[in-house]
Amino acid sequence: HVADTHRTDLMTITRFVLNEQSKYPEARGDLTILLNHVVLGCKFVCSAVNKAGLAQLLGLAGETNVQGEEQKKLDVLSNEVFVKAFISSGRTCMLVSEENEEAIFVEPSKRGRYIVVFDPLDGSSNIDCGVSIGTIFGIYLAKDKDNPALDDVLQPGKKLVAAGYCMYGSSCTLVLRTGSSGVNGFTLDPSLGEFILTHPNIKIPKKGKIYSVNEGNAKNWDAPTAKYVEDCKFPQDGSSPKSLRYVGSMVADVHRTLLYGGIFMYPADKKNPNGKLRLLYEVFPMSYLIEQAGGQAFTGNQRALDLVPKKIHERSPVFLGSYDDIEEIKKLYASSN
Ligand code: AHM
Ligand code: MG
Repeated sequence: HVADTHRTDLMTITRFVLNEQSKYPEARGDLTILLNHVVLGCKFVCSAVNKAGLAQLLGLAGETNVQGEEQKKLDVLSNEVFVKAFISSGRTCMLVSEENEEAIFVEPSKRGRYIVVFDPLDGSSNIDCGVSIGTIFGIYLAKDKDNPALDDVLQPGKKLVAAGYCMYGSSCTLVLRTGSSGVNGFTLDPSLGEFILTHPNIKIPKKGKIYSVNEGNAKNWDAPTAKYVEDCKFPQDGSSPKSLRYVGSMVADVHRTLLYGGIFMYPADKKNPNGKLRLLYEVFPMSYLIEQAGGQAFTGNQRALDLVPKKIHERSPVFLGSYDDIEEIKKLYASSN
């Protein structure tokens, strides 16, 4: 008997995406190439995030390097890495990043059919204390790659052709949905520098036992949100109270919701009638993944993926998670109208 210490049949993300591509004889491999560049960006940011604590310990942060440049902040660095990766893929014509006020139009000689909307490093309040942070992205198809226009991204989330996130946590995990393959999770094997399929075909539990929200905003909530959270703590139907988990990094909170079930919400409140999270590169990609995994995403008014954005940095309230849990919140909003 030979001990099976080395698996030799690893499903890397590259192999997985190539397999997917081969199901579509007409596919030209553009999305495969673009996804390879997403992966490259994620690996780079993962390595930078892992060194960030050390850089601070050694007093590097804020210091000037040999060229006399200041060390770049992690979020600025991550944005540069992804922008360059997307442009150099030759498969994008327009980019929308949380870090850039205006959309970036790729120069004509480097244009391709795809548009990427992304938040290069989400969870800014968690960066300096080493808590999980992440990258979120969504991919749209342009109508005409030679004439990309803002209208190409001011599209409802249900028009996304792919979406995913990468979590820089105790391990580096990339969750992705493209084509017909469902939602799949890959974990970076640092010794190989490859993402390996570790969570095939993720399905969110139909009902959860966890709620996730910033309760510090409770005094400004509307009645349905307040009632929902009250019911989580003091259930009226004899069931056990739910557990509260809130990291404050959307990627980490949504990742846990996807795997364990439950509800994650960033509701509207009196001070922020549209909540906090950004529609294009936070609410849409996450809602798309949750729906594809069998859950639901709701705004308080409608299905999140039906919303049509008017501006690229628009915000929207969101309630997403297990199918049954979102049914509950939908009922509360329906009866309040
Ligand atoms: P950011 O883009 O400035 O990082 O803000 C987005 C983050 C999300 O990751 C998280 O869900 C939310 O803000 C937490 O907000 P709050 O601190 O108000 O609870
Ligand atoms: Mg963000």
